[in-house]
Amino acid sequence: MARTKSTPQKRALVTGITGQDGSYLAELLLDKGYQVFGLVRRLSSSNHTNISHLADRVTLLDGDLLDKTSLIAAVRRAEPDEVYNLAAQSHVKVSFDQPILTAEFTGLGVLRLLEAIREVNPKIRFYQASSSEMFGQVQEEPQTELTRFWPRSPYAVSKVFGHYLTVNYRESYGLHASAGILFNHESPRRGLDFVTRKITDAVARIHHGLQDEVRLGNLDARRDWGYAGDYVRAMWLMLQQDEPGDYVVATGETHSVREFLDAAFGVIGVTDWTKHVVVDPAFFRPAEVHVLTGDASKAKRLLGWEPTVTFPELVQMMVRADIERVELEQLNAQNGVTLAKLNALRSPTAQAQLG
Ligand code: NAP
Ligand code: F7E
Repeated sequence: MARTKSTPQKRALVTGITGQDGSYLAELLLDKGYQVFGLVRRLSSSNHTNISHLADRVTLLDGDLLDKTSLIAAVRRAEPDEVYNLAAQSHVKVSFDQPILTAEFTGLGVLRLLEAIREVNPKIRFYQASSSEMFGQVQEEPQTELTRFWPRSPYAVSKVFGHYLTVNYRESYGLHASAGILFNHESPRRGLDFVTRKITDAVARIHHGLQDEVRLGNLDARRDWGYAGDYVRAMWLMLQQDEPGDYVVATGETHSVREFLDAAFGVIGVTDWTKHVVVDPAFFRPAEVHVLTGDASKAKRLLGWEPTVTFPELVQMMVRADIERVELEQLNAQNGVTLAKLNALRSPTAQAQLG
């Protein structure tokens, strides 16, 4: 979309742009002609792998969900039409070990950002990354926007807090604030400590003879797994509606971790994966969410949203991407060794020794 007087280029600020969803959302917004700003927290060594291919197309602004002053500065600087709040401590098991930090990032962080928006420009449209984890100990099957929440972890409780604040700021101050209750969504960019990517990475390493086993927790947990690229489209659609709202985004299909293992090992032709999988109590959670299945009828009806990637396609995509990545890493490591040897041979001492 070219910038003209009648249709000015839209501007979006994405928190969590370095994460899985942030990177796909940034791609989608750039494709739609947006000027994209990403909030990043300063780390001693940067972790921007997911967005390295977008480096010259997005503007990164320093900020942290813990620091309201930095959020106000980022919102002022970006002058966004839309803010997508994707940043969070997003790992459920980690939230049991770091509950206070999780509440600060994942819960209070939402409030700080909503306050920053209210202070700078209440006309900004806001997206909150709510989660199916809020349903926890599920009260009905499948789960809809009206299903009662029963969160089972500090992460989920923090998400419920952020969710209700989003609703409250919509009702109290008339903000165009929407919440996507997204069920699990995965991709080759998923963090390596989530179960799907942990499995596909292990399958790739087993395929290349680099490891023999993977240690996992509860294999009977069931999740409604979709593709992240599909889910960021739903986020954008929510902010294009005249009225804000809450939407479940899901495939409607549920699969166990065992079924994921069947499909992933199937890609490399292994039918009996039991000799490669060790069940380790270290990966169990103090309270488990046993099964989740979403009903995305509202998103389909009002947003015209549909998932495009099936469960077997998703698993294949992830395993194939990891096989390719592991192969490249090995080649790089070998080339690195060769290069190091070459450099050593070129060193003055080696030259002198060679005569
Ligand atoms: P992710 O890969 O873990 O990314 C999280 C992002 O948050 C990273 O960019 C991280 O930055 C950033 N972040 C963490 N703490 C921050 C802080 N204090 N200040 C600023 N940035 C911070 O998560 P994701 O899978 O893309 O998920 C995106 C959002 O959707 C999250 O809020 C998650 O809880 C929610 N969600 C995810 C799913 C799912 O299945 N993926 C489902 C429902 C809801 P660093 O690179 O610096 O760590
Ligand atoms: O676990 C079981 C585990 O960590 C899925 C986040 O994006 O989605 C994600 O949360 C299931 C659980 O995702 C291992 O016990 C077995 O039942 O991949 P996960 P999650 O907890 O569902 C929701 C919607 C979010 O909002 C979150 O941000 O798999 N499981 N063995 C394991 N899980 C992990 N991580 N590691 C294992 O070894």
